[in-house]
Amino acid sequence: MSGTRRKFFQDAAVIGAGLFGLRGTLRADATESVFQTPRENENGRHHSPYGSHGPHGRPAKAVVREQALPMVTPDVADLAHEMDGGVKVFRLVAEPVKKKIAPFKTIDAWGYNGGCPGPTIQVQQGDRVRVVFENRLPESTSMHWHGLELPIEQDGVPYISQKPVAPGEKYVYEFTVHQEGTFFYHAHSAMQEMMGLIGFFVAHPEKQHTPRVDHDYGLILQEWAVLPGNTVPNTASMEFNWLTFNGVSAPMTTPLLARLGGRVRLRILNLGMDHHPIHLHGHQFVMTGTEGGRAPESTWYPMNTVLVGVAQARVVEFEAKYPGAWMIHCHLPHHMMNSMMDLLGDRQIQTADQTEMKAMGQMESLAMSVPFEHVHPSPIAANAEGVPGFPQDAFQEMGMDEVVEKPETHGLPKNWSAGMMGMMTMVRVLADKEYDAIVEKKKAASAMTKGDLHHES
Ligand SMILES: [Cu+2]
Repeated sequence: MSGTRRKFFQDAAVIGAGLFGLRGTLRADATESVFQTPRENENGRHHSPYGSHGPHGRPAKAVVREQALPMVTPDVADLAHEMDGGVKVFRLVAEPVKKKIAPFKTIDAWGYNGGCPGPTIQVQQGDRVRVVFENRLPESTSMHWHGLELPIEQDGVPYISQKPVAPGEKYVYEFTVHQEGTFFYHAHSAMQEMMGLIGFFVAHPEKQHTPRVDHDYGLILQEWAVLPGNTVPNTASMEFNWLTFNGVSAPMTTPLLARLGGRVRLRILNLGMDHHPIHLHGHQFVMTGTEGGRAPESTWYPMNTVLVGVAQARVVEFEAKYPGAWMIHCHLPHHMMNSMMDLLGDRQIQTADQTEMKAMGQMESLAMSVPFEHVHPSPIAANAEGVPGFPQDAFQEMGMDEVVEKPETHGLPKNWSAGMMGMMTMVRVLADKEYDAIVEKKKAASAMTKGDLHHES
């Protein structure tokens, strides 16, 4: 291991886990060198889609477990655990949350442990897991472990596999994770899902996959229908006006950092009403896994857009070869926008009988009424008002760099935020010096926010 690479892993641990106290928990695992018996799960079964000879197949003998590089879920907390004997114990509380999804938009979502999406759970294949679940919602709910093979009584479906968990009640789930891969937890009630009740459940493999990755990031795709002036998502609507990665719309999304030459894994999962074609600029990737686990290398082929269907996870990997701030976004045009209708306030939306001049005027006044300083960086033609169709994007491009500034945005070009909307973030591929500079800034920022470890801002 080269000095640079070793230093990278130290940095990665800080970036990935330092903010949320995960560092200690995963480090504890690293020193365990557990000789576990993977077949000791509930039914003594060990299922694999490849039978016993595929990527999931394991020798019957005990295996030395390798330390996992923690996945980083930007803008979402990690969930720490305690050990009870050999069991990893997590605590999840379902509750209403105020969620700021854009600088001028806060919604009343439902989430877990004060966050929406809920905090990321990371375990290792073979772990025995207990989740003490508490319902502080105003209605009954339950927790479903999406993609996990577990006993029926742990499946979290109201009336089918358990009684609904009533408001104020607790319910304890416990199971052994014999799979590896990208899973998630969510309420098994349709409208509650659309209120935001979802989180990552990542099971790291006993032995790391090859080629090894240097960065591992997770993104949860969600969509919201929030009428102008409202804060409560309309879960019955089929028209979505807010699109988020990890609970925030661009430009509030935190850029993903990658060291030039490093290998990046992105785990993208979708719980909403639409399928999202997620596109990465400037690089090709391969799909190395799904919601069912790792895919054999023989199935990999180059692509740069991956369709992430509802209830699916797609895991892609690429070499960060080219320096720059590379967009990664849903390519549905209406998912690359933020709703400005809230800016109408108590004014009427002009629809019928309006001239193009009036429509343009309204767009412009909406854009100007954003309650913070911003700029419209791209020029318009002198005769713009006379051109049918104008405006399209002219007044949507709002530069608000200072409002969304954080260590990860350091060094981006002026007005970068004007190019970022909706379901969008970026992979910043940085040479060592720039990368290290941002790591230092993050360390300083995390030192300042200590004491508020398990709640997002
Ligand atoms: Cu989309």
